[in-house]
This record gives sequence, C-alpha cells and structure tokens, in this order.
Amino acid sequence: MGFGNRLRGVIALFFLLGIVLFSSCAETLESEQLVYSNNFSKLDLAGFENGKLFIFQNDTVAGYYHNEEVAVNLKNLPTHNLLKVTIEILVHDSWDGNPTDSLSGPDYWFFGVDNKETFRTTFSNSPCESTYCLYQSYPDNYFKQNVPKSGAIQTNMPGLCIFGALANYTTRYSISQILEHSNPTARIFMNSELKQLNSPDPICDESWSLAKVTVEALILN
Ligand SMILES: [Ca+2]
Ligand SMILES: [Ca+2]
Repeated sequence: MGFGNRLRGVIALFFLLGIVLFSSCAETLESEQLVYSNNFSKLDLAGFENGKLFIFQNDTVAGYYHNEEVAVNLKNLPTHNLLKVTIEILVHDSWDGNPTDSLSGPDYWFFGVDNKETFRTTFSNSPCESTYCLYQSYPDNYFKQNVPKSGAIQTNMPGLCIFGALANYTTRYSISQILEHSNPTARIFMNSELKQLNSPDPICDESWSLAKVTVEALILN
C-alpha cells in the first residue's frame, strides 16, 4: 500500500470515528406530551390568574390586557426536562414598537416561566415607509429593528378600540419557545409594558389578547 492510499485509509477511519462519536453524543427527543391546550372556545379559565374573556371577530379570546400580568398555572406535569410553550397573541391598535422617545415606546410584551422572564420583545402596528418607520423587535428578542408585523401569522383583522373601525390594526402572532424546566408545577406568566403618555385612554390606544396557549412537556436525553 502506497503512502497516498495509507493516508486516505487513515482519513476514512477518522471520518468514520467522527460519525460514531457524533451520533453517540447527539441528543434524542424521547417524549413529547401535550399537557395544556386552550383556545378559550370552552370558556375554560381553570388555572388562570387574571383570566377574562371576550369575543373578538367571532372568536372567544382572553383579554383584553394592558400592562397587567396574566398567568397559567399547571400542576402534576409528567417527568420532563424541557417545556415548549406556544402563545398565540393578538396585538390590538396602535403599538409603536421600538422607539425610545419616552412618550410612545418602547411597547414591550414579555413572558416567562416561574420566576424567570425568558422572552421580551416589542410589536408595532404602525406605519413603515422608507423615510419613517416604527420598527419592532419581534420575531427577535428586544432590541432588533424588524419591520412592523414581521413574523405575524395574520394581519387582516380590524383594530379593537381606537382603531376599531380600521382594517389591519390587529395582528396575530404565534410565539414559541423551548425552556429548560423540570418541576412538576409551572407558572407561565405574560405581561406588557406599553407606553402612550399622550393618550387619555392608554388601554384603548394599545392592548393585547390571548387566542391560544399550548404547553408540551419534553424529555431530551
Ligand atoms: Ca400607540
Ligand atoms: Ca405606545
């Protein structure tokens, strides 16, 4: 066997060894179990803190909210080391996104589990033109400059209050995050820090609702 062949043989061996090592280190999703799913159609607010319902566009949703904490408490969760939380929210009326003018923003929305905030972003339903744009951070964590409604799953609903008569002023998002978690209980909290100091009725200016919450318990080993 020539040197070249021997070298090729050694390279092939290391390549195979690499595959074996990589596959033995790869993590496997051993189970995925839906532990909570609520779209509020059954008027079920069990486990909710600050739960309230109303009908928006023929759909029962939880809300609407403005700078007040909402939480879902889950008990007796099956063994898990991760939770996948998916929250579908409706962003109503004149959210302004990122601006730091101290009058109208940033308009933050955030959530977390137990005592830890895990995601904080901003949303904007406001105009965006080449010369003037109120950017939002979603789908990223704050601070990022994305155009209004980036990552939305529906944009063609009317506003709720101040822009209730105008099309395209409620935006639907499905926000999903996988979190390290292993306790048999979980408290998933959500809140906003909306700012509109020049409005006589801030909750009418900007608010949010919950259309659906789902939680899956995962085991990854
Ligand atoms: Ca506003
Ligand atoms: Ca605002």
